[in-house]
Amino acid sequence: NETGDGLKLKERLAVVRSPPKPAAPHWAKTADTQVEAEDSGEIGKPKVHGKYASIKVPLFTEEEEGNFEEKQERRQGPGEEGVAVNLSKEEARKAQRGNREYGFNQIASDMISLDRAIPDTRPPECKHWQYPTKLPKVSVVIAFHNEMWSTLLRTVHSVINRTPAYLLEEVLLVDDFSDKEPLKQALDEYILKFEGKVGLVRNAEREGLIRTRSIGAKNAKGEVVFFLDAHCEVGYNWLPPLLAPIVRDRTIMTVPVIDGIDSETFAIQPQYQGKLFRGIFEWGLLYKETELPEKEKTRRKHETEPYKSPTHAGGLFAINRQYFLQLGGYDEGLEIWGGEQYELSFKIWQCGGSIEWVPCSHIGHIYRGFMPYGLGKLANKGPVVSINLKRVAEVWMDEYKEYYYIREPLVRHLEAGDLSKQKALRADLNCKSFKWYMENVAYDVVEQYPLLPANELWGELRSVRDTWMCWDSHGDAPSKVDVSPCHHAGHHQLLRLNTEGQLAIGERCVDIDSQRRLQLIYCPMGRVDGPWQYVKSTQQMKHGDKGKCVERQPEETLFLKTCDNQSERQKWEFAPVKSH
Ligand code: UD2
Ligand code: MN
Repeated sequence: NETGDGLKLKERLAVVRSPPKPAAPHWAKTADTQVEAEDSGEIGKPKVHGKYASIKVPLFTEEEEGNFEEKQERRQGPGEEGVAVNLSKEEARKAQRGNREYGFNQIASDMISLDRAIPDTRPPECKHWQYPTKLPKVSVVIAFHNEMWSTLLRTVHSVINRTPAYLLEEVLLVDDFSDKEPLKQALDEYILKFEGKVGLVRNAEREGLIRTRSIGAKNAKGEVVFFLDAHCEVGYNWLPPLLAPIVRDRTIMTVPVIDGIDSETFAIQPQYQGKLFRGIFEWGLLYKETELPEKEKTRRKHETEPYKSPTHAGGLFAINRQYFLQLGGYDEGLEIWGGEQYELSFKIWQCGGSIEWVPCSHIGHIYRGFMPYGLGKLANKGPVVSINLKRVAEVWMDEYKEYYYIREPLVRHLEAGDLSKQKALRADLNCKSFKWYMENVAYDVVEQYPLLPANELWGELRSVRDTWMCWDSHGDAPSKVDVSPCHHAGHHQLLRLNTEGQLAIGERCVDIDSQRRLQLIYCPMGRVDGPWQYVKSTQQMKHGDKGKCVERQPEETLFLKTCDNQSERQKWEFAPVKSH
């Protein structure tokens, strides 16, 4: 049962019949019982980091291969084992403030130990993998801007606690110009307890997470860098499975599976439910995950073997540091947040590398419902994420960038800045076309999101009689589409009618409900056509299937009614919107 990687997986049946010899390296219990041991600094000898009883340090012995499974210690207390923290009404009320400030429940977080135990969320098979014990050392780079103290430090503690010490070069915190007090002096003092294992670099001005990560990579000492968000908890044996593919081939970037951590209760929400997913995108370049295609499933021998993925969520991944820098790191023109995962993914794949997702590496991440921080001096400089995406589309997507502009027509006219350095890099590295990438790597994108036909018309769809009133879905699907005052800013008032009759707002489609009232729905998967037709001569929006026209009702709702080209309530016109 050798895998293509030369890694061995003990099959579960065999394990049940005759339990394997205790795997090397062995894990010591905890530093708590070992604090007297000297840090010898040599492989094969017990090694202890820090004299703080709360920090658990794994010990090791050298072997050619090892199973790295850690003894799981049970603990008691709020949030232990990933169980939800329940707050009293009073506490929950107080928690609202922290929530607005950071996007998480601060009261709940502060109640939970920085060393809390978490459940093992991996597929059961993972316990039986053997990995090489000679693995490269890693710098864990954590970019942060005004993050909550306890979640940031819990991230650091989890890495220290659940990473074999001899594989951890350092945890490198990179402060992206935070201005909140506990992060300043107190943090410098706090990290002293890690005795040099945790470093801190501070930006002299706000750089955004993307340049901040590059700064981290440049300052890192490890052979491999692992990027981590500042509100994560790494899982059991998270690191060796990510390193093994990189040892095989340094141009492989590896990605862990991301479990959810609830922003209110801090409960751990396992992502693995028997199915594997990989990262793709729709044509607006919104990130999507899709079930692993059959081709990729069957290419592997074992369910939990790493598999290829076109892209990833962005935050958490391991990459050979030199390779990352040879690829130019991230495009330095990308600002604050967003799009960087496509830049790096397209670059890696098109320029000869690859991305693998690793089912046996799990890391919890707190998703928040909104961005709690501002954009700094870019706040009034336009749509940052769209400009980032435009840079990526212009450099890497060749003729396919057109589908992005069809889906986001306002972006075509945004100024994306100087791209000559990025284009020169692409030429120097002799990178393949985006068509090659779409056909050989991201082939599941068009199965779900077919190439888009051109827009026949797009803009605000306003009433001819009352030109200040526009079609509006007010939010994402499912929702009603009705009329409200035009704001000229696009968003939920930006409609696109394509040449195949699909009428869309963002990535969603306009449809009718059983009462023939207009509503916004999830577009039928794999379809780009629809029932709509705009009749220029009469300015009516006609629904083909029903042969009826959209009419505005007195209460500002929109319904399909019998077409009447004399009715002012049925007249509509597309009008331009501002780009931001
Ligand atoms: C996701 C990624 C995130 C990043 C982003 C797109 C995951 C789990 N998260 O959004 O890593 O790829 O998509 O760009 O895949 N930060 C700074 N400076 C800033 C803004 C943020 O250092 O100007 C830090 C922030 O404190 C955090 C990290 O960057 O540690 C990621 O930011 P986020 O958590 O707000 O992004 P997220 O998870 O919504
Ligand atoms: Mn995050």
